[in-house]
Amino acid sequence: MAQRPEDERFMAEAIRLSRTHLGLTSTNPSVGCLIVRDGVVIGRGVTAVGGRPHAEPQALAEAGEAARGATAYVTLEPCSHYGKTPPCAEALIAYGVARVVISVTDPDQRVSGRGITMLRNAGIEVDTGILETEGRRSLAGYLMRQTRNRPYVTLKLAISADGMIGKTGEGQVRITGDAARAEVQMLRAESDAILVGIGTAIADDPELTCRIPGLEDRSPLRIVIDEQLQLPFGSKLVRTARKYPVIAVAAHPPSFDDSTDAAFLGRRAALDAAGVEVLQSNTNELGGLLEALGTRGISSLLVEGGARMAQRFLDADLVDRILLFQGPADIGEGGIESPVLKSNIPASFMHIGQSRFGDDVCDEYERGF
Ligand code: AOF
Ligand code: ZN
Repeated sequence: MAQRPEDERFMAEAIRLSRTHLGLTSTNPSVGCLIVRDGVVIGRGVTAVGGRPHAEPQALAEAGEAARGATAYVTLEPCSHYGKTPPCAEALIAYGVARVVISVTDPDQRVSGRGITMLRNAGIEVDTGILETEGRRSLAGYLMRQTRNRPYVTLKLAISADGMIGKTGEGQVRITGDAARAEVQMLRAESDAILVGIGTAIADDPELTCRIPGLEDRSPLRIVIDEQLQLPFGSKLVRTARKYPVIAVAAHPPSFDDSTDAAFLGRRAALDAAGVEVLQSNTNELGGLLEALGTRGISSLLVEGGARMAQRFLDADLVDRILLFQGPADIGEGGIESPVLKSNIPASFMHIGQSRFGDDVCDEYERGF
């Protein structure tokens, strides 16, 4: 049982395929599967929208009879449990696949090595750990939620050449160009939820949806940390709340005593009537909020603003990945300094890549888990 030269190439393709349904399969992971015979891909599958069917039965159905003797490439260990669908390991056995190549083993208690054992017991050759770093990255949200019951947190910041994220009193300032902005919209589509602080919600009046034509329905759950419920009723967030859900996270007593505050109760009722869900949480303890989100099935969270919120997540040690977009122009006088610059990325993060979007550059940093 040894890795073959073509394994990484096909696994990379399976991972790429899995990414097409990121943000659409929660609480299931988005898994990719290829069936390959004599170097030719004869079946492909990705976990369906909503989480089922799983990737493997779809890829096998496409390959049909030709799957006999073929190799299956799967980004996650095939499942061994009877859930809403029969085990994928059983389907691979039934179709007569000769070899299964896996990137990441499944931490789900119901699977956790049993899928691999089932395959091996049926005489199938199994190799694991192929492109594991990349595979784990594609499954980061799922793995984080399974192992720590909280979403994987990506902090996205756009800074000017002189390290500013905006200008005091000016609302949204254009820092990056269209290509970088489109990339951010794609990140929103891939995330289960997006979060900003009330300062940003008031100053920028953002919509936080995905506006790429055709992908509008992939807009994430929008969350505002709004201790005292100051979210303006005329804001884009409130006005679009019936179409794309919004949660306002209000402080929980005793840090804010809402029970006696009639004005607070009035705002809560009005937001509720506008379709905004009000969640009361101890906002001084973001870890608790993330666990509540994990329990609701949120496996990936994009933190988009602003400087204070970014700092709070960093201070709480709750950031897993940083995406630092940098534009070519200075903001200068009146600029709001970014809490994160290339020169002061926390030591626990590794630089894993750089991409260009027009005149802008995006550096990516991650922390292992
Ligand atoms: C696979 N292929 O494409 C996916 C898998 O609720 P269920 O029955 O759908 O099971 C969910 C579990 O199935 C999930 O926690 C993970 O272990 C596995 N997801 N497995 O073989 C797939 N999405
Ligand atoms: Zn399965």
